[in-house]
Amino acid sequence: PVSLKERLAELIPAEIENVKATRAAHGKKSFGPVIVDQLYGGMRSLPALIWDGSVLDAEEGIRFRGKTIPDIQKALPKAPGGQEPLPEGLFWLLVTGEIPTQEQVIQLSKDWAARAAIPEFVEELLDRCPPTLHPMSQFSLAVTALNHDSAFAKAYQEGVSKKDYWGPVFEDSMDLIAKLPNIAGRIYRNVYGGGKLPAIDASKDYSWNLANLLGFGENPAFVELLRLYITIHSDHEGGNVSAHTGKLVASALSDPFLSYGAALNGLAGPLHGLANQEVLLWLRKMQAKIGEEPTDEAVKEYIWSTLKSGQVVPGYGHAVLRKTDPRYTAQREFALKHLPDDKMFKLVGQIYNLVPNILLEAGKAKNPWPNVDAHSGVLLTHYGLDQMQYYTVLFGVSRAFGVAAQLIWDRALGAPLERPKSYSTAAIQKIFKDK
Ligand code: NMX
Ligand code: MLT
Repeated sequence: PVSLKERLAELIPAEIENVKATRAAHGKKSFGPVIVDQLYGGMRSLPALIWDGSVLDAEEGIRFRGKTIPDIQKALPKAPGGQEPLPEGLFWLLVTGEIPTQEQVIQLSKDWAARAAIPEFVEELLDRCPPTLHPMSQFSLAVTALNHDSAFAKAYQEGVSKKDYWGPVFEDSMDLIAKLPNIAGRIYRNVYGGGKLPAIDASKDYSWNLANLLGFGENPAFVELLRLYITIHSDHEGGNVSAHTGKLVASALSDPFLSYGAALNGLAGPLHGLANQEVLLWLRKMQAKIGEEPTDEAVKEYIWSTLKSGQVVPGYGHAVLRKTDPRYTAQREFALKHLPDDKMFKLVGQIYNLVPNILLEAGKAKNPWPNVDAHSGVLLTHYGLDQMQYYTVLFGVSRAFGVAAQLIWDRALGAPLERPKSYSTAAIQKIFKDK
């Protein structure tokens, strides 16, 4: 079959023309006013980036190349006997906008398995990290260190022409994704025990291999969960902290390893990816205080006590979404199918019935509904992966798919250095003095 790189090489010339035509037709049109509050308010809703893999609708949630989560669950190739989409197929879709064949997906699994080994010095780097160093810090260290063998950094030093940037960036992006399971698996075993890492099995898919490295290869339901997990966490348009960081850093022509290492540091923040850890910590604390099967009244009181102590309810709210995150719904459906009687799943459902009204009553959050992180930890915990400090690493494995796809296109389309304009408060006061 045609490989992903061959297909990309076919698509790039037409897309260069497409962007040229779009800019010729619309380049000078206004996208609406920018108000001063947006400069102070985290640039919320400011149209500022091009991101092709996915677009987020405030009401409907994410679409990957125009397809909703149920669409891709239906359309993307599955593993033999599996029901969830293979993330390999999602990556193909993010990069090309096309649904791959089963054969093309198998080819990607094999390609990634062949690239999966990490350099010995990165293994040693991880082995020397104290187990008390947060798994996300270890993850970011290791990804940054992969820059040692970057094809793009080398090609740049050798004077590669701008029009050929995308080739080595593609190779680095494929290497990045391929090496993440060995990094993630090594961190997991170093921090939580579990012995020597097994070898990658080139006859199996990416998610099976990741599950196996974590010690869950023999549990088909967990493998299916990882396939769903990696698929739905992969991309959430370009403005979220991790995706935007990756794109920003890569715009300086830092290679994909340096760029994604930086993205991971953003993902490690509690208002972004670390929220999946925070949700589980919050649930555990709640259970310790009011029991495993608490009454609605006790849960409500607990939620209010969180808010009154000046903390956020983790897993709820969103900077863009204004309805329940469809990634939450996809995970809830998985739970209803595979673990309907799990006590913590029931608590998550109970919280879903109570938090939105409380956040509305509290009157601050613009979106009272749950996001992806409100549900992921309870699924992992159900299968025995209950080390919540590790959860964001899995998010980080997945988010590489979306960021890598965009970095390839950014270099293929000649995206320039990012450099928006900033102002001081004194400058704002001067500019608007008499207006
Ligand atoms: N619990 C309590 N207060 C909240 C929550 C929440 N879940 N969500 C928003 N607020 C507050 C927010 O802190 C802010 O308060 P203040 O005016 O005192 O600064 C006010 O409501 C207005 O915030 P919004 O405009 O609704 O939210 P914003 O766009 O600034 O932030 C989040 C979005 C996601 C950071 C915010 O909703 C939040 O902190 N949620 C909890 C953490 C979380 O689940 N993050 C994961 C997001 C998904 N991901 O993986 O990245
Ligand atoms: C994400 O998946 O990146 C989060 O939902 C945060 C966001 O979109 O801002």
